[in-house]
Amino acid sequence: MELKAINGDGIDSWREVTLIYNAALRQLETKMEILNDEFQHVHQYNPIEHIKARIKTPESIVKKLKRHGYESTIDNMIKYINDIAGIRIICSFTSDIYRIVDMLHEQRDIHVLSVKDYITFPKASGYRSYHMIVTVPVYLSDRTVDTKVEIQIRTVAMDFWASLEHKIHYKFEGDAPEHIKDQLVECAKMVSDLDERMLQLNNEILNIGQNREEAEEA
Ligand code: 0O2
Repeated sequence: MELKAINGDGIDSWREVTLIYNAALRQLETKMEILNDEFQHVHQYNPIEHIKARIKTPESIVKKLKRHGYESTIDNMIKYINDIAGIRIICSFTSDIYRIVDMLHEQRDIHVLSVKDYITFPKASGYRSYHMIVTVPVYLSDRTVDTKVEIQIRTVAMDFWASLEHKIHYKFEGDAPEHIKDQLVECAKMVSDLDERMLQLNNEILNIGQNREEAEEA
């Protein structure tokens, strides 16, 4: 594995590149924590269960560049690989996902480049998740670098399914036996039903709480 350093956009080394992507991830993570804290303060409720962040390994970047037919250069990875910096936001309920998406759109310094809503339109495999590619400004001593970050937002149940499916995908190198694929599709349906029922249950509980409060105030 080798990434050739070629001067581009003022970024000329892998170390500098990872520094910038790491900074973008930290900034986004802090932003999400602040939004979660504010939400807790206003609504006494946390939409975010937890956050995972990672920088893609050089091996994985080179593999992806090769898959798309590009030479392994620093320039190409910055230009063509959207998920060098990735953040995964895990929520309890599907409604929280769209709440977070709205909050991200409201952030003035975050620029949304693209979205893929695999919740409204799940993949044939059963995969469900909300993906966004955004840019975050990273302020260096002499310049600002708008840095791409991939955001994946999903429920705990969707995450559970995706982790197992990912493991199976790698184990069988993308060619899992049909009966396993069928079972995964079936499990995805169960996950979707579970998410919906848990959301309904939560809404019911919230309504009961609200009615009690109103009755006490009256
Ligand atoms: P890895 O090994 O997880 O990093 P793009 O990144 O936009 O150039 P793509 O595939 O068009 O490429 O983007 P998409 O559909 O938004 O998927 C991006 C990432 O979502 C994938 O990264 C996976 O991490 C995850 N993902 C997408 N589809 C599936 C799926 O069917 N199952 C699971 N478990 N995860 C999925 P990579 O780089 O493909 O893989």
